Amino acid sequence: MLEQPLKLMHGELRNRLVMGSMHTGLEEGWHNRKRLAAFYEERAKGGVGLIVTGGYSPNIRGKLTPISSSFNSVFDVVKHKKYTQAVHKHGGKICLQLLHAGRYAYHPFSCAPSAIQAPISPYTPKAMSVGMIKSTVKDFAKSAKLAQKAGYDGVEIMGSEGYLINEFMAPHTNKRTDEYGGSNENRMRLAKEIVSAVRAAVSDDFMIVFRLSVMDLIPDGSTAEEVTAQAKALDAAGVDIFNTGIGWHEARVPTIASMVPPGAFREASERLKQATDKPVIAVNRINTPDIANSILNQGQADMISMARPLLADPELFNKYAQQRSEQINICIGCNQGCLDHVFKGQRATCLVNPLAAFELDYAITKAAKAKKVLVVGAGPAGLAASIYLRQRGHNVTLIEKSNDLGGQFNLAMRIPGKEDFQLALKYFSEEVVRQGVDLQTNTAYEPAMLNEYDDVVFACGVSPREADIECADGKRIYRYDEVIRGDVTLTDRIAILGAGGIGFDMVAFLTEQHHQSVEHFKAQWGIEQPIELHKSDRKIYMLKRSAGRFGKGLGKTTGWIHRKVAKMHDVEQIGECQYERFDNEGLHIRVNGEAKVLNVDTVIGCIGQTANDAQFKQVDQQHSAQVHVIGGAKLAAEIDAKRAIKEALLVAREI
Ligand code: MDE
Ligand code: SF4
Repeated sequence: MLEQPLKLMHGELRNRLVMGSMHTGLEEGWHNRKRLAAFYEERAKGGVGLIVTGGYSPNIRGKLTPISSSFNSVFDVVKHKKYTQAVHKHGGKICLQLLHAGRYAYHPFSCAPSAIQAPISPYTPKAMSVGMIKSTVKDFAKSAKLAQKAGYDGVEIMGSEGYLINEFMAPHTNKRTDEYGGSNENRMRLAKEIVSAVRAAVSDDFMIVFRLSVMDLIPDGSTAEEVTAQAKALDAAGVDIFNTGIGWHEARVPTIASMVPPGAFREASERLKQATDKPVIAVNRINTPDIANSILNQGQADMISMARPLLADPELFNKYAQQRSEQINICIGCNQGCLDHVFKGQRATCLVNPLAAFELDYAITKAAKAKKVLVVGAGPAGLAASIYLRQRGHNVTLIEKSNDLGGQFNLAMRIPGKEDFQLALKYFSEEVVRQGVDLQTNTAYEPAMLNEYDDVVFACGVSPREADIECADGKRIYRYDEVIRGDVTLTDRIAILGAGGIGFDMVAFLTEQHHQSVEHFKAQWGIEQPIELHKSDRKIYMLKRSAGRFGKGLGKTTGWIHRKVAKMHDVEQIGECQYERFDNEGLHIRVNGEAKVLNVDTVIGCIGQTANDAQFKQVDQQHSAQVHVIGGAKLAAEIDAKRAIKEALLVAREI
């Protein structure tokens, strides 16, 4: 069970929950150190047993970007003491992650075992000489020694995700003919030398966690037998704890996105556990204590790493330990606030918790005066605003004209691979009640209400845009919400208008399975077995009016998955087209001036939304209330729950 302490060779961890390494964007520079300390402190206070920092390079070449963080000087020691003290104050432990980016470094000084460019980097790395390898080993040892001086309880050596050490391990990137290439023994030499050098540089009670890539998910990765041999050798070299690594960044297999069934990679940790007696950490899409405990109870791992779930809720462990698990704000695996930000060089945060990594910027404090506040609309923006307003001490009434809470969340959770939105909706709906919001469903807004409140927040959301296309023969173009709600009988020849996020969600809705099993997921993505395509029988066209690549506006770390799913189901994509008419013959379009008829009998519009702002716009000045508008009602263009919930937080801080 998560709450059980874990005895180590030297010392003990207070429980089995590890906060996995996350680069937040606060690591760089001196100016953000208070923010990063607050970020860690919040999570240590929330009960997590062990925190692993974001990745710090031991030297310049290993930095992820030219401005990324490294850890190799006494200045770093001074700076990092703030982090270690913040965690120790609350009884937690903290390890510094040492990450040499290898060929994933986004600068021209990158280096790797061989000079082979990564598909996701514009730079070709320099092949490392033996001298460079030896000095890199020394750099790791020096950083670890300094980490101990800074008060860290250990280091995590990043040996997975396709970074330098992993590149040495895999024949895919290691074409060397010297003692660091060729056999598995040679390819793992760098990893072993680093672990031995670190072990020699630090005291016995200083933890060495090694994140070993158990499945690379790329061609010519290490085999399962080779990984077992690597684990045994690293164990002997001085590793105290093994963390599981799954998939390189360039792997075109989803490993942590929402469509990965929770706990999908637990067997990888189990395999690692069979190779070593040292404690093993399980990772990837473990977002509830129940999944964590089922992995621990089945003996598949000794500890559980949650990274994004601790962005979503820093108090996760304490809520669980106090039997309040239903109060956990669940990570839905969307990557929108966290990984998508990090890979774009922005500060990480969280869609369901915009306070994450902004603890000092957006702290919620009690308002000087408790006000009477009306929130109109119980979609994500209205629900979140009500919660934050209550936390500020205001008296909040939330009205919703329908019987259902959740707005667009209600649609999102019906998309295969987005089922966890249901958990988010459950959390927000219940939290509103727990916080004591006066919730009134089936209650429409009346202008007279303006006189009863100090402040009114309009969070009325959006409505799907209706397609303005000529229809004949009794045909009609359906809106996406009708289809997702199940109000439409679907046929087998379908055209989707629009190729934004909702267009791609519609592809998944029409082709993919709901609540996909782990077995099916692995077969679909060719994990440990030849790919077994589940192909939809439907003929689907996806159309857009603009030029350019399909899905280019999708999330950086998930867009390729959506594009791949469309390809798997042979979705035919036609860009730069004009929609002319829909009748019994099909959908009449014009592409590059040429008229075409697509033989379809259903057409679904995924062509954006319009703001539900009529009530807000009709507000006159004959009242004393302060009026605010947030979310889609404020601006429908490119609205998503991330912006809606963040605006809810900001408006609550203003009132
Ligand atoms: P893209 O647009 O996806 O691809 C660029 C082009 O390359 C092609 N491509 C490939 N071709 C052949 N074979 C391949 N394997 C392959 N891969 C890509 C693409 O088709 C495309 O060509 P085009 O279609 O345009 O012709 O790439 P991008 O550069 O925009 O994005 C790259 C990403 C890194 C975002 C990416 O690929 C990502 O989506 N991969 C999955 C990442 C993931 O989910 N990883 C698992 C968890 S993360 C983790 O464990 C550790 C992360 C370290 C982070 S943060 C945590 C630690 O501190 C470090 C943060 C780095 C800050 C800079
Ligand atoms: Fe999880 Fe999405 Fe928040 Fe990232 S942004 S931590 S994936 S809920």
